Amino acid sequence: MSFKPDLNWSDVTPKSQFMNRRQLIKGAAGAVALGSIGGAAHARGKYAVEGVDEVNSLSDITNYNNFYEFGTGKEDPARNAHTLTTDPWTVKIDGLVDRPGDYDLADILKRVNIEERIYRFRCVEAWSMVIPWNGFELNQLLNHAGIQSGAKYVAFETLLRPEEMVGQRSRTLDWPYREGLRLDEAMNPLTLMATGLYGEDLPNQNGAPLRLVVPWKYGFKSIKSIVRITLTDTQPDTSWNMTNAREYGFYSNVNPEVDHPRWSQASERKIGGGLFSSRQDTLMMNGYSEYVDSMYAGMDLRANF
Ligand SMILES: Nc1nc2c(c(=O)[nH]1)N[C@H]1C(S)=C(S)[C@@H](COP(=O)(O)O)O[C@H]1N2
Ligand SMILES: [Mo]
Repeated sequence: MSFKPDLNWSDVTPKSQFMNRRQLIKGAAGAVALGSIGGAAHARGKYAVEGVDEVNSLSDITNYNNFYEFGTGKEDPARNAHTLTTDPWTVKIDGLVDRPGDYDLADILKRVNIEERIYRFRCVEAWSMVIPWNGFELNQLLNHAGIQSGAKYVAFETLLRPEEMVGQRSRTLDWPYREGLRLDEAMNPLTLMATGLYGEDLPNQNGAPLRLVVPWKYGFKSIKSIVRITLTDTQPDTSWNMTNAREYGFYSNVNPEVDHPRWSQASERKIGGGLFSSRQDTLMMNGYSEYVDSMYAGMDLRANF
């Protein structure tokens, strides 16, 4: 099923209106103002709850990151990732493909359609954002490489370059960072290879120059700064699963009914929530059920977490 956006730029509350509303709510007219805001929110569609679907600011998205190659603190990537050289960039595509090889990213980008996708993004740590990505569907790249009939999974690897990635000088993870998808998940039209944010090149801290975005899965599946894509017939090892298989499954589909062993996944904190920064309910498959449920028909989502 091709992607129909449920979040648009028209969902973004103009800054002036937002400020004005803040003042109204502070004052005696609060109840009236809230009523009219509620109306506007409903017009946005079924997941549009005030304070939930507003696109995050560039500043939120680029200053609160997980990218352990640059440190484990949320602000470490913004501080440290400037050292990464992202041009030239080569992606090795190998394994069960007809045309394996070292592909220059610039050549890849000439052959794919870049579009904008505004997606909800949910970290397994129970925070979330709404992010306007630019990128192309991964299925385009895999089709260019030529998928062989025995392929069942796609494995991804991040760059290993401790000279430029200060976090790789410590053994916080077994580098390089690795992730994987089942082939049907990789081919799903929602699965994006992101190259940008807010219409500009991807900032280094967000995984420049090429990162995966799988919006119905927990954020750690969305591997950054990819240098290798391998088609295989066996389920690949993945970094967080290797670190703690009990806590981080291979699937890691967003599921409010399956808690992390150490915390609930029923709700989440939207970063930069501002006025209405209270927790919001987490949506099954992060709100993308209509596009992805058929891939998991008959599967026990608790056993295959
Ligand atoms: N290579 C690599 N990719 C990574 C990570 C990482 O540490 N290293 N962190 C993951 C996690 S836990 C999350 S939540 C997202 C964060 O993406 P963002 O910083 O663009 O919001 O990146 C994911 N991809
Ligand atoms: Mo995450």
